[in-house]
Amino acid sequence: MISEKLQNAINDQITAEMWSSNLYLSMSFYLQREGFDGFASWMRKQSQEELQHAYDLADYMTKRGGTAKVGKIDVVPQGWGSVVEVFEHVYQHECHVSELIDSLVNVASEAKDKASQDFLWGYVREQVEEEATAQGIVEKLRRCGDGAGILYLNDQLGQRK
Ligand code: OFO
Repeated sequence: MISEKLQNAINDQITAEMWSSNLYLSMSFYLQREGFDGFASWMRKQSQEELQHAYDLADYMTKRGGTAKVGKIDVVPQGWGSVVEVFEHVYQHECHVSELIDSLVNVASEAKDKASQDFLWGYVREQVEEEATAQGIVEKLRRCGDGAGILYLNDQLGQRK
């Protein structure tokens, strides 16, 4: 059984993952409007992945006898100034999510809940990938500037499965 405090913290994280999913969906719509179908498709997959993170947290909690809840999801930004600005925002947001996950691990270790710590380490590892991926895209976009390279990158990211 998961402690009440940890249940509340996991439920907050479920809400945060759903907010992330909406943020990336909003970015996908923006990229689509700007004519970058590849980036838009990549971002839509990112949005789906965040929703999956929320489902996985909820399933874990249910399995441990806790109560998963859907909280209030705040509104997300609707527009950005450029493609590079979008991906800089993704990178900053993922760094923020990493901090949230770290705090969640702290709550699990204060509760001496080994199973939850083990489960949450998966998220800690995932965040290393998420930050590196976003940072890598930002660097490539900065190198492209406004040249034709951005169209190539758009095509490349559009191939994400
Ligand atoms: Fe992009 O991260 Fe969820 O956890």
